[in-house]
Amino acid sequence: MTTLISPHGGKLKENLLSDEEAQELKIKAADYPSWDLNERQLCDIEMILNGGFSPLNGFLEKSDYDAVVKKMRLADGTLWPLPITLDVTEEFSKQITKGSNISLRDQEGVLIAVLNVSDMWTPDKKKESLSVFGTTDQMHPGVNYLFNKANPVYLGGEVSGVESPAHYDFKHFRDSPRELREKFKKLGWRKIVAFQTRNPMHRAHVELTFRAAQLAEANLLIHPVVGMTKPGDIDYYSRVRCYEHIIKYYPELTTTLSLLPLAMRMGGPREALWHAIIRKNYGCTHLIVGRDHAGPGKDSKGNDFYGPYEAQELLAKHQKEVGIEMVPFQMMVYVKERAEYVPANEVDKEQSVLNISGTEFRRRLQEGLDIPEWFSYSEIVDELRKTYPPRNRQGFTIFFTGLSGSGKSTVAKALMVKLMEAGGRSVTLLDGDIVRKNLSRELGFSREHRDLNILRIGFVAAEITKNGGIAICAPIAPYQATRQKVREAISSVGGFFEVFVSTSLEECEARDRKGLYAKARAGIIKEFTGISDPYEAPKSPELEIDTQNCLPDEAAQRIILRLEKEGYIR
Ligand code: PPS
Repeated sequence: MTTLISPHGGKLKENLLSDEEAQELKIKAADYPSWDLNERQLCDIEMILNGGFSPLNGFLEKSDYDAVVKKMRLADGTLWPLPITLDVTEEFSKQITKGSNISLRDQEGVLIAVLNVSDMWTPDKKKESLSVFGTTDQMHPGVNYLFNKANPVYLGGEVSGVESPAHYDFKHFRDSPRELREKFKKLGWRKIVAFQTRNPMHRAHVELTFRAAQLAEANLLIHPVVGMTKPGDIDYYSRVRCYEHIIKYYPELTTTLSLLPLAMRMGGPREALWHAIIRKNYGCTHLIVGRDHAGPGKDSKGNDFYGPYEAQELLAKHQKEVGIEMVPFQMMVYVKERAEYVPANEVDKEQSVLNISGTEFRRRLQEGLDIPEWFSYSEIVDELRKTYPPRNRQGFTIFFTGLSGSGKSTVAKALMVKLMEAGGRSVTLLDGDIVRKNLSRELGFSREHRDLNILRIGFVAAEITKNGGIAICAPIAPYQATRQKVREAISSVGGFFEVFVSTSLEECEARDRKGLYAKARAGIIKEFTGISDPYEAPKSPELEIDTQNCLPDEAAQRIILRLEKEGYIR
């Protein structure tokens, strides 16, 4: 990395060109190799361009990367805890050499910046993971991203920003570091305490932030992350609507809300330090750090990755150097006898503490159960109930899998008409044959083509599910890993229900309704599932049905009963 304009908190290092310079560069960039930035890279580049990542002037070079990984510092000694690198595919890296310029574009092809590549290397991801996250356990979202999503080659170098990534939503709440600093100055705010969050805020958060602001005698900035947070978090659109409600509970003269386009790594202590540097760049003087700040959840053995107050301890060591003061906070709990929230360490032994965990809160939303007034505000709960309607108003997918001739299509059709008879929901059948005629006509039956076919079905089913419909899929779907991918994609937007139609190969072959088994045995049809191609049976489907001992009508009725039991239909 070339020079650092400033240590933390001095002049902002923005990396956007003037309009004329940008115009000129746009013309040149048309000839440069072009890299489409993914979601995380877009967040990173936005922070590099707007100065949120000051003092960085681009993506880390190898010497900076090594120093950051090893000792949380850039090569020149400046504190910087997390590696900000541009990861690209091997194929792309072959087009470039040191000194090349490359265009960095968003998903629509808009030129965001040009990177002058001054370094290119294949990182030791294991070493990076152990050093940065303290683990290689892939239950950690940051580790998981590093091993499964990040590309193998890193590019480093200075960037010249042409334009910031576009946002069309919540524009009135989006401020660059410069804009926020100017706003504070205009308002005469000298002390500002920032509150970092990736969750909807409830009463406990309001109490905590009030106390923190009072303690620091500072104004308050609610600064939620709207870039990338922990997978499975509540989407930011719903969260921001909640923040819009909650902001009304604060005095207008001393509190403001602004959105931060950061891609979190869930890196616990190191991430807390990073958050502090970023908030310093945004003009804040204080940062609230609570219990388990930027915590990644549990590891594969069910243990916490970091100690609950490890982030506070690390920031305490470095806050002077960063130039921001930490306001450490214990978890806030509701004390029934006092009818108020207090920090957990201030509760008397005899007093009863009430708490609703995130998981419990979600369960209550999903099942349409009561959420007490002491926990949240009615506007917030109403807003979240819209995002998490009770199960009988959520979309879901029933995914049949089984051999050809096992009875998938017949049961799927029977189920579809039964659901349509009940009415009130839109039902779409994505049968294997129908899909192959309409969506996957060009595909054959190699593993690659089958996977593509199933992923397409999964994509359509996820869209239907997300929009509250019912999708019934009935392909063979012979591979476990592909079915798992579909399950994950759909479960994040609604219900997923796998039905394994386990009718035996002997029975399917004896039925041979389409005459395909005979042809497969004769070698006329190649790669035929069960005969000359594998079928991996599901290990834990939601339901298993053998159509040898059960009529299609009965099978469909069994599924209906299970759906009712799980709350998907009423
Ligand atoms: S897959 O593996 O999930 O992509 O298969 P799918 O899209 O469900 O397509 C299966 C239907 O295609 C016919 N068919 C074959 N099946 C398996 N293997 C081979 N080689 C093959 N060639 C054609 C067959 O009729 C399947 O329909 P179903 O309804 O399952 O009997």
